Amino acid sequence: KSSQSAPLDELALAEIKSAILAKLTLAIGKEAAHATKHDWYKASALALRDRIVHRWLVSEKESYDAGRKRVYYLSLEFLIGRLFTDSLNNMGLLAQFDAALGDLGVGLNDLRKCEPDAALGNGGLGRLAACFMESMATLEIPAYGYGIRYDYGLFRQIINHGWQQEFPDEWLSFGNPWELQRPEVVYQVKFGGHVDQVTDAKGYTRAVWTPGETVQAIAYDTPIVGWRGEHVNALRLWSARAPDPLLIDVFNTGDYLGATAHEARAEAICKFLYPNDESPAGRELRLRQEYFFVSASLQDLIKRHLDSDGQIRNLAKKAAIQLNDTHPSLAVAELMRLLVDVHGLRWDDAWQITVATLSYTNHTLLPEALETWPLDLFQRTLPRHLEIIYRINEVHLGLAEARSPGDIEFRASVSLIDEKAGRRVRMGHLAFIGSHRVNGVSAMHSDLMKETVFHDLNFLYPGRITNKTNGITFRRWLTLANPGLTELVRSVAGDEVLDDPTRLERLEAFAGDSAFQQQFRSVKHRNKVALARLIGERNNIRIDPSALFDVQIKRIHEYKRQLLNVLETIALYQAIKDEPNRDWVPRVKIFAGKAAASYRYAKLIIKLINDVAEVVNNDASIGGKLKVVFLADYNVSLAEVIIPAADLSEQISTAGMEASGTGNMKLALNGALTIGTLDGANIEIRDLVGPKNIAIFGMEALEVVARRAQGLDATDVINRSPQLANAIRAIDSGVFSPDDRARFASVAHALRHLDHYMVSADFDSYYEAQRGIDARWRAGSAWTRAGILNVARMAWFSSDRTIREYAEEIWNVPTKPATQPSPA
Ligand code: DL6
Repeated sequence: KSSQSAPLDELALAEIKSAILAKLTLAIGKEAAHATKHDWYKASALALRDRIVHRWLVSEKESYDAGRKRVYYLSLEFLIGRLFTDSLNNMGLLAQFDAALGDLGVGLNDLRKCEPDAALGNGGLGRLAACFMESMATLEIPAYGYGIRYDYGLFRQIINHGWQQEFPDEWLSFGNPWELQRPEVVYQVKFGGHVDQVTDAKGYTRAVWTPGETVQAIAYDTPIVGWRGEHVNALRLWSARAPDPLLIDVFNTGDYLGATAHEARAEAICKFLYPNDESPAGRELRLRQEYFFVSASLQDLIKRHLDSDGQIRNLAKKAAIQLNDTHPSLAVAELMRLLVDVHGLRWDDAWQITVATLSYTNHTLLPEALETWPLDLFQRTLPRHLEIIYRINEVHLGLAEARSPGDIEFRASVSLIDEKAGRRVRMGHLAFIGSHRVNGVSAMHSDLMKETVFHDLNFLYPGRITNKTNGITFRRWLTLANPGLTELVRSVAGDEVLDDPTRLERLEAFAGDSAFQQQFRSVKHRNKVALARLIGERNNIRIDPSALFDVQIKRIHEYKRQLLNVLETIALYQAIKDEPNRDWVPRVKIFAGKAAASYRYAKLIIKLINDVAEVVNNDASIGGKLKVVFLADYNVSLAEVIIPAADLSEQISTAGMEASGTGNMKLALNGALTIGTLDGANIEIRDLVGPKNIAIFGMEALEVVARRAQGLDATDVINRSPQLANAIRAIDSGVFSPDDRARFASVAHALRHLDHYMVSADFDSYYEAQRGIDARWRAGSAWTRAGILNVARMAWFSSDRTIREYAEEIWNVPTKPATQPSPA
């Protein structure tokens, strides 16, 4: 095994230099003297890719020769970030490339920044998919990720006078050195048309679908390298195009737009990552995106299966398909169509194979995020699939009737068709019924699935719901993002910790050691200096690196309660103003995150954060004791700078609403203390780090339900809390919006009378917990000890652990054995 600090081999170094120079000349067409940084980045990435491709081919051949079962991870989102240093690190080539590039007169760190983030995801769900891809390769599971190659990823966020504005993310404008286009891997994906029942000579009737439109799916593969570079998997993303790109007759009449209109319609499918939280209107494109990638992926994996096994009936033995949320749940109907209509299997056999092959991960209990499709849109777009869904439903409702005879309400609640608000197909139900396992993403979330959205389906199909608590890849979120902490960890846990995160436990013995604490603090300080520099450059705000860095970084959403954090910021500001000479703990409140373009209220919250920042940061009377920063355009790369510098991690969602969270894990792994509610994986974090090393506040999920049932008016809590009342009054009276005093009237009104997310109701408890944080921070050594214990106790949140659980309990595939901890 190559250690990261092994002496460099001169021959290998010379080879790398010459490979990079060859790429620069032959693939980029530049001489070194005229090459830009970007040219160097691309040449280095291509030189690295060559080495990865060799291992990739070996991995493929080994899996093929051994007839191994493959895992297919279907996801509309992969929030990858940058791949350059990630792949270098996993290949064990970071030091060599660093030295080789140094000899060539370019800095690896500069090149790293040339790579645009691949932001093919909205948030946690997409980033989880990226961590899982890396862990599947690490555990040597033969796996493919399947998704869409969006021309434009998640929008670029610009803050203009405090307001969010969205611009296209042109991540492909300089090309993408990681991907290999596969022009020969093309599938036809059909839409619309009609279905006829045709009776053949033997008297058998079967459905024949005559589609109205065909779109082609073309594959692009990105290799994903596992840790130690021993196994490489592919992320296969589909691009859409029309079969005949140009109608020449039409073009020749001079109708140039008309000649390519159908092409534009086809290509719209892969134009743009569909935004989270979009209104239901105009979602036809989303349905087309979902079917497009599901159909192409299933056709592709069936072809691969037949090429290697020959027997369609063995599909479930050789393929496990994981549906990442409801977005790919059309796979249930499409797999049935392919097995019955194309491969000629009997319905019952096809159903048995479908259920045995598929499994589904649920990522949210928010009813608005559980997809449903209006029947007329569905019928128009996928008429054959609707027939299939009706037939699945018929059998399923038969089971429901047998389980609970005469219970009409029960049948209505489990039916694939929601009859309540216009007739709609329930995609969560479809995924549930068509899967042998359905999992939630934290213990609490999985329990709530059983008690709420899937209560009746769980009764009908007991034992199907299981829990797989999320995880994160430590290679990206510790080793690469925080080299200083990694070095410190290695100094006490040994290099073995890079392969076996349970060795992080060895830090426990040093948690109270003052010399070690000093080292731990100086690592954190260096990271904070780097973040302070970035904030200075980007926001022109000077912050003191020795202040407490209080961080909330995630999508902006009411249930994530950035508003609660802002309210506390205002209350603290008012308290400092009232008593400027008290011994206040200097704090920097750092926010980052994007709001969905159509989510007006979330965008108003961003404006409020920026307006509060404007007032607080320019008020000399508080002596710089409080600063507020909103960092624009939050993405994976920005997270990699913020997380290692955080002292406090805000995980303050309304209890019962955050399925898991993964930012909470990243921040704790980097030594930040969590202030949080008993929600999602915060609960498991508390259980592992211990209640003394986390600050829990607020109502629990059941209390939230009970209070909501009594109404949303918060006058009672506001009357009891002068601090809260003052903070709301300041918002309402225009203290932070002197140019438009009514700007935040709707926010103040909601805080007073429509407190659905329990912001007002939880305020006092949160404020008190924050003052507890101040006290702990002042205690210095106790704070550091808690930070060290957080790092020491986070091993369980490695996505390697999560993937091992999926492999053993859902996919039934072997994994590379875990490294056994050696005696201390
Ligand atoms: O499971 C990954 C991630 C969780 O950590 C978050 O708690 C959860 O909100 C997110 N879910 C989604 C789905 N859509 N919505 N809302 O992004 O999944």
